[in-house]
Amino acid sequence: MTDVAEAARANLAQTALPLPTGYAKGSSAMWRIYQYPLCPFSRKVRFALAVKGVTLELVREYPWDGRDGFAALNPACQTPVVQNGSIVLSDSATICDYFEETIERVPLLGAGPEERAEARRLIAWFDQKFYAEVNAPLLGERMYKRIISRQPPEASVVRAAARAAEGHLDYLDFLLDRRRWLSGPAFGLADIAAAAQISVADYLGGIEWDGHEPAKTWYSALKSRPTFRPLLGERMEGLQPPAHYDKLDF
Ligand SMILES: N[C@@H](CCC(=O)N[C@@H](CS)C(=O)NCC(=O)O)C(=O)O
Repeated sequence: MTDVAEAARANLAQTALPLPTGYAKGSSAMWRIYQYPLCPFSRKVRFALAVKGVTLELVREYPWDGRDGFAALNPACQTPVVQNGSIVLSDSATICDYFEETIERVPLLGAGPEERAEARRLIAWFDQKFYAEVNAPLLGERMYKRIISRQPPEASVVRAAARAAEGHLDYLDFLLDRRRWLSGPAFGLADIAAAAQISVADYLGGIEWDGHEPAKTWYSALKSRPTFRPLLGERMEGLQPPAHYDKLDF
């Protein structure tokens, strides 16, 4: 058995999990989210739940710390995890599905089966393809190496991620020339998943907005939403975003 699986087993046997640093005792929020500011999947869940009107208590969790109490909640040791008493949910798609099923007002997946299939396709696009090609390398080079392993970034990896981001912005422009929102006529989870990933890449200096007017107009509208704005006010210690990052006019 791996160390993580062993830690998970040992901790599952406990009735009271150890509280991580930063957890406020006595908070009235019912749902808690374990996350850190530059986790795009946590941003997706936080944005979606804000739209659905769910209040979240934030718990700072760095997955690379490998904290035993966190491995007990999610043996994959990945953020985000949301918890409400004995209900513990992990994997951002699973979490969003859960709230889509349990909070019917403000549906975020679209009207019929075709609209929902298109929304899911684009959510997977941003969660998997954009993350693998843009954010995983940028987080590795510009966040992890800078604040954890204290190494210089590999310029060729950063350049390849920026090139990939350019291709994704072209695709956004293509979609937004044909549709009001990314997956169809209504704002929904595809927009949320895309904005979450793009905002992290933008924080890490990986987005060049010039020449992408449709994508820029779409993102500017999202930036002004009270459900998304608070995320843009948060900072990762030791790592500042570019000046345009939280500006509505960029
Ligand atoms: N499929 C997962 C991916 C979550 C994920 O990759 N989270 C990253 C942080 S942004 C993580 O915890 N990485 C640590 C690891 O994979 O060991 C989701 O959608 O929630």
